Amino acid sequence: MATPKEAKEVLKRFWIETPSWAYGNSGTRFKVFAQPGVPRDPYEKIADAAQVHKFTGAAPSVALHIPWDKVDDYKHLADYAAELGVRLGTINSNTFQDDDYKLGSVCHPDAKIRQKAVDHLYECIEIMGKTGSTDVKLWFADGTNYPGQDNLADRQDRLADSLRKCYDRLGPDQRMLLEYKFFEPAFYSTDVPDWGTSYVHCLELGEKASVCVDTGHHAPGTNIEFIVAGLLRAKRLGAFDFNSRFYADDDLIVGAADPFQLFRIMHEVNINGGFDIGTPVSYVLDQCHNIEAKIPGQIRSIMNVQEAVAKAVLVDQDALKKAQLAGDVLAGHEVLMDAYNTDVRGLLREWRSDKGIDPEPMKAYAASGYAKKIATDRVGGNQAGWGA
Ligand code: PSV
Ligand code: MN
Repeated sequence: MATPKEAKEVLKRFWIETPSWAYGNSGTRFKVFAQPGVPRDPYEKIADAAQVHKFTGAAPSVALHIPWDKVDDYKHLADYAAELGVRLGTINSNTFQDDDYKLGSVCHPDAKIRQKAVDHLYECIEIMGKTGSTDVKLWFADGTNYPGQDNLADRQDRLADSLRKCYDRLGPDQRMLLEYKFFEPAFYSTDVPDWGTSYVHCLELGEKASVCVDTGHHAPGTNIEFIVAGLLRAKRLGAFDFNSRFYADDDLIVGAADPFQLFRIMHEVNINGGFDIGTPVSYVLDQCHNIEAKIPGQIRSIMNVQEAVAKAVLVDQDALKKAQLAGDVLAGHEVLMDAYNTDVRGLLREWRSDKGIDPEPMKAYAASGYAKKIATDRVGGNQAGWGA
């Protein structure tokens, strides 16, 4: 029987990366809502991320998105992050906001456009060298809207070729994470629509390429935990992008739509070694707060993830194995439900107190006055937003 002590041990080494773009303004294609105090440059985004780490004790790393987070001196940005107690993490590429990419980027029919996209990926890898990041995360908006628009297999060949060029640039300790998404912005075909396509490309590329599972990127009803179990078994689960969704790629607070699914995912992560010391899996949030406040929105997501992790670790593995081997369907199910229904909030409060931080991160952040301070200080300039 796993004990609260073991759950705390796992939580001690479990950390979450937050996305720089979560601190900027965001919205839907209908409206981007501006909020007071939103960062105006990557430095201010890092400062906000440091607050999330301060109050959760679990978010020491910040993912950057290029070119949204372009700066002249990445070493300077990395040093600034270190001063605030955080570090720069995954470098996310962006080949979806340039007019040239209307028909795709690395899969585009025109070799010149493909080269432009590959050059951008090279730039991301170069930035990793300066920031000390180990992961480049690739998500491609490539696809087609109409049958007959392009040759589907040729697009896969172009993708493989572009990925190979990028892969060959990776240093010995650098990784490539290939993210999939079943649709949007392309509506008929998407070039990396599912874990299988990503996995096949990663296998062809080599050991430094792994799959990124964004929990919002599947068709409704998809058994995401099955995908997670399979990728861990194949040693190709590189990262999660956590968010939750009711309909499409909603990018909502993690665990808001389906906390039980989040628990089921964490259970598979746990039993397949994803929380082990030295795990290759990185845990990243990818959510853009649309109507809620940015910093507490991230804090809430982290707390939800931690609760799911704690519950997953509390699953009585011996009882579960016994039930499964005996073919006792109801007993096995009950073991899982017992863990899921355990209230772990007290355990997490204790874990935070042990760490020397406030046991109630949401309340502590609200009382800190930081939101008021940034609203007062950050006047003038251009607020960062999705696409800027
Ligand atoms: C695409 O929808 C995605 O999940 C990718 O991770 C992008 O980098 C990110 O969202 C942009 O917001
Ligand atoms: Mn994502």
